[in-house]
Amino acid sequence: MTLDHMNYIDKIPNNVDLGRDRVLQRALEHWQPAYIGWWYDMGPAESHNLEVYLRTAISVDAKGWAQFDYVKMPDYRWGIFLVPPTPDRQINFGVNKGRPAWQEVPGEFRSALRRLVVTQGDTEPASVEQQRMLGSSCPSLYDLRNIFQVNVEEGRHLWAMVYLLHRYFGRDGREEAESLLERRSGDADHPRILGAFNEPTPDWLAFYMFTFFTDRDGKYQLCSLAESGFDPLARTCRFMLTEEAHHMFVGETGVGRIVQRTAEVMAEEKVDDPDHVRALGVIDLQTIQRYLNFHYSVTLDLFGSDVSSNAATYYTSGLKGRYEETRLDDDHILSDATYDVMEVHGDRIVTMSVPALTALNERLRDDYILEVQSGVDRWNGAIAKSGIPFRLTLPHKGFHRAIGNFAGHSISPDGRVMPEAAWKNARSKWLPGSDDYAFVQSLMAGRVVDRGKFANWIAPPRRGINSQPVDFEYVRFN
Ligand code: BYC
Repeated sequence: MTLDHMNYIDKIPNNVDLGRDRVLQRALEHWQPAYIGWWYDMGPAESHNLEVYLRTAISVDAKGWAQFDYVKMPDYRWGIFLVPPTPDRQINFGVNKGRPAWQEVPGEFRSALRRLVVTQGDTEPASVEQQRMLGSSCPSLYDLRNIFQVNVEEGRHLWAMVYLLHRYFGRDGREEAESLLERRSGDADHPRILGAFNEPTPDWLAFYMFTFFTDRDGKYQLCSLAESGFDPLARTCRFMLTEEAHHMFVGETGVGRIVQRTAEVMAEEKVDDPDHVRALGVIDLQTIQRYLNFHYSVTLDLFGSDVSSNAATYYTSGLKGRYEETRLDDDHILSDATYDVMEVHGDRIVTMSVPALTALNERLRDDYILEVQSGVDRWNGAIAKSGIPFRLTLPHKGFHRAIGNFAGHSISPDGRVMPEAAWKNARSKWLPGSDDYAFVQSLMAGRVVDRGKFANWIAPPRRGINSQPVDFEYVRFN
């Protein structure tokens, strides 16, 4: 090993004893330069010389997990962290319940586990790729810093999954780690694994919707994996969740600030016609509703089929639990339990009771929907405060779905089964179309980077990052 290499290994913050782990060092020796190459090619465009006020995790304790300073992003210290082990931790669900948690990959579950790690890992670089062009249309330095923070942490979450692949899955793990840098969001030949991660994120409204809806799928999936009987996966995901909270904050407050600005302008100017609202340089609430419908429905698909034998196997084996598994009061085996799922019968949606083990994707989706609804309620609070009689709503669970029981059916946002042609005719009322995208992008034609200034279409945040003022120089252009 060269001296340079030693220095570089020393620079990777970690709590996995990387300095002594020769196998891991050797794997990273190949992967890390490829990762940096990927970051230069597919990370945030034209960002490499910027100095960004970022938080970096240098340890997992209260002081170390969020160290703020100016960083050039290619020099960001992507670290490898697991929360500290819980002594004598057991597997908490499934047929192995009560046995000691696995510290190495159990042979019989090797390919299922690898699949879960790879699917999780694949979403992280995908989201960075989806967002790479947005810096050139940012509404403020504050927002620019936030998107970069999200991007570097998604990069770190990729590292987290690559650590597991390198450390626990040998040669096929190393090959999977390389493939994670080779697939590309939206690429016809080498797409990312899950649907939503191949959709474009063309503007900042889409970015905030994505971080509100899709990052929250991340939260629920990570919570389920943090229950895993495979202890290194559980501990890795638990730490990722500390960072994920900020991403959802960026999404919820981002959409909230757009909604607030629109509602304020509508109230001040006493307009409610969407064309008039647009003429005032803000995004009409109807367009916001269409974006919401899109991002919500493609994210619901990410939970997988309503009835899934994969999900049952993951659970029974002890690999992937339910949301807050250990707080649930039941047998954690679920062999006799049932759960309600919806099915389309002719022109009706009916509720069917199925074995709970097979319905775990649906159950997680339902947990997710509850939390999403409370965020939408908070946005509606801002509209109501301005006295505007409009409410954003979540469309029916079956609307615009491509995975599961509703796939192939034409369901309206209010939950009616429709003839396909009628649904297609109404599509532009419900989902953003090229006009909407063109309008939103026209508002974001240039970037706003003067300190303390914000684009007209978004309200300033209530407070800055890490107790800094809102007009802080969050990004230095030099
Ligand atoms: N698109 O039984 P099924 C995040 C496939 S987000 C395309 O229905 P299963 C983040 C499925 O792979 C969280 N394909 O589903 C957010 C399977 O394929 P094969 C990511 C899909 O397996 C923002 C087939 O359909 N983490 O972290 O029970 C920014 C039938 O599968 C989709 C995870 O997802 C889809 N939407 O569950 C950054 C956790 N859905 O076997 C990051 C790990 C299903 O026929 N993944 N398929 O080839 C899992 O737990 C499961 O793989 C899923 C699917 C929940 C995704």
